[in-house]
Amino acid sequence: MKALETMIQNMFHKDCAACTDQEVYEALLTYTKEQLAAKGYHDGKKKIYYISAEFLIGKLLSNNLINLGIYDEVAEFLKKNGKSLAEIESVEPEPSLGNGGLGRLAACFLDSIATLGLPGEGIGLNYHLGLFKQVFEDNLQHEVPNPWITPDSWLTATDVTYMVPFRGFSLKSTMYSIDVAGYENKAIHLNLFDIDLADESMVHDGITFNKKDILHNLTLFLYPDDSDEDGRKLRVYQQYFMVSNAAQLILDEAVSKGSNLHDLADYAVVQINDTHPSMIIPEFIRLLGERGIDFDEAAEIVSHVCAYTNHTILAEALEKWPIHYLEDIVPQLVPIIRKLDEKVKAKYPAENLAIIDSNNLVHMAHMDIHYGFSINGVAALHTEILKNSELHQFYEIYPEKFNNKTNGITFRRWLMYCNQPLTKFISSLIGEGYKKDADELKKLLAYKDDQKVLDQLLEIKTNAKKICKDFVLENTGIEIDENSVFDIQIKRLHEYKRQQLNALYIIYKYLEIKDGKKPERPITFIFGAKAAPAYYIAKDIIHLLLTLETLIQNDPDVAPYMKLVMVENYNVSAAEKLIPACDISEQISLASKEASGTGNMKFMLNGAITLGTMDGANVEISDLVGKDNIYIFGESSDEIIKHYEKMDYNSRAIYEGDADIKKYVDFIVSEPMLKLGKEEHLRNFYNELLNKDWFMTLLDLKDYIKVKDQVFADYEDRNSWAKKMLVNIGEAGFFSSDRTIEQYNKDIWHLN
Ligand code: T68
Repeated sequence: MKALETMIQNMFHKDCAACTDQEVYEALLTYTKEQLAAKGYHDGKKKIYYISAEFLIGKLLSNNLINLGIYDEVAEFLKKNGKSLAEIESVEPEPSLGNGGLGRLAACFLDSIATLGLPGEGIGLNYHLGLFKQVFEDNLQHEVPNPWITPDSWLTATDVTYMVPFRGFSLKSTMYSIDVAGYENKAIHLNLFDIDLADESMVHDGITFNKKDILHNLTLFLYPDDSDEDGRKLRVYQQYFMVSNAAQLILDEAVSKGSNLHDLADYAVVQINDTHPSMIIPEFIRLLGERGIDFDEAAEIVSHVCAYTNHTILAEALEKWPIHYLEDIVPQLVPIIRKLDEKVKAKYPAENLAIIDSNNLVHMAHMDIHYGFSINGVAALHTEILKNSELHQFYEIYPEKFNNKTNGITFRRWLMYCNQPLTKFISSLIGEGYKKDADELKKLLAYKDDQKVLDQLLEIKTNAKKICKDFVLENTGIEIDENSVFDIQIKRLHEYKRQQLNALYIIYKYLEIKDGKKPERPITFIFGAKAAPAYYIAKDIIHLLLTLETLIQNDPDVAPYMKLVMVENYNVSAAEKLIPACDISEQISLASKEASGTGNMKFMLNGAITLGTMDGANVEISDLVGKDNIYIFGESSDEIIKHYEKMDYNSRAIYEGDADIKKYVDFIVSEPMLKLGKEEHLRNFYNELLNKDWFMTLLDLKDYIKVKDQVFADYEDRNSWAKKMLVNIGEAGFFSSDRTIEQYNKDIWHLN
């Protein structure tokens, strides 16, 4: 640590002990950046370019220290100087360059690409304001800007710059770079493109700004509100800016390594993360045309370079752009897309295979499937649904292109960093090998009947809950009990994820306690969720949860037995504090709708037991741990898909046919709720549930209540619960993103 000491002296002309946390942070940032650069970067002839509109990287300092192998040393050095690494970390602003799972997955993948030593990089946009900061006022969500770029940040400006042509003007880009360290390995780059004229001062009144002023707003926000046309067009501007820069960079790099561009596929493979980067296909063809390659060959070249990952079957999330948007914004791509579409139509005339449909909508996913060489889903069930229903018409013509890559998470952040006591304990039992080969976690299973090990596991969990309790108190002002059961649902607020189902259980429990039926042990229900600013029903659900929080907190009959806390501004840092403390992991999406989920994996790895539907990766968790170590409820995805096909779901009939369900639902607009909450929002949601309930909350409610009550009963057998925890941790190795990336490389990328 001599070098760090000297750096602090040189920067601030005083000892570490005399520095502020801000100063120590700045010195550590500089020191870490230098260490990363000194280790060097992975390189090779062929490179994977992971292109994504989102990289939800979270804070980087500790993660980098861990991957560089100097975390303990630095923590020790700081401690000797009267500082705490945890407090210094709190100085770091969190880059929230993603909405949720898709962006976080991209971040985990970069960590694993670097760790496995693959030549690769991430390409995205340098949003000045990440996902909005969520503030609760009057039990409602408000959005405020969330800047993260400070003079001392992880970004390094490079001299890479391109011109990106739009109708009527061109924009000059600058590429910024963030180093992503591999675990005990070299680093790779996350390259984020920006415009030079981005003007943060145009943001006012929450997160509103002039959506038409593209010259100044292009990279201001992650996914600007797309509830109006200007917002949607700005999204097209952003997407084209991202992919044009990416394509220019990729071609330049290939040429500099000796490619004649006809052989581009020997130098580059592009993973298109959902459809946001899909315009890279016509953009490549345009640029190859400028460099003398004819259309048909260019289309053929691109078809060997691009692979597409699908993350959703939700129709509203499958992008379709009106062709006139593209004519208004990127007219140079339109003849190319039309030609690609004509080629498809000549061979496959069916309307549901077209790139441009009869309403003149451009189906981005269809373009990816026809002109990419691989299409993957993100969990086994999801890929089956793609093949058998959502994309069946494509599977029939291109069966060889379809493959599954079940998601994963980086164990460096989601175990070694966020749960250090558990990490140390695991290492003491099975050695350190699992840090590089996650399958070794299986060795833990040998301790299933070791009383001492089980007791220690429970003790580690209780300690994690104590730490979490402080975080929750600071965040919400509510004091929770570390001896209560922690039941946690943290994820984006969406009707398909069904936070409302959990809310109805809480109402049921509240009414039971009011009736004198006390739970065996107090329960703490914890939520964390942001709702998209224009997603009104999601915001109504947040209002329902916050109103319930107040109701319970104010009710002396109930408060001693249960608490509901909704963490404000849920983000990666909050997840790192909540996940180690969780007992019950709520994964209760409507079967078939959650493509994979990755929170479910993080919880399992930290010894929480899943309460979930047979959806996404829950299915694989269930296969791995066995039915004694997971709690499953609800209708199967096959049944749900049938309901949608037959359109026979009727929530009002369920409500009217079941007095209990009626009681819980009516409680939403009952007198005590209306007294505390806003009638408009509560009633809106109540009506939605009765008249539509698109994600079939009431269908699964009774089964959910039954199974969840069983979970709480089983929790009381502490010994058998500890065994379940051990099995979950021991079987979590499959969900390491190192495994996922190895599979991408073996089946799709073919690097090294
Ligand atoms: C998520 N998708 C899936 N989308 O919902 C989740 N979408 O099941 C899966 O585990 C995860 O991807 C990783 O594969 C998203 O997070 C988005 O965030 C998104 C953002 C903008 C537009 C559409």
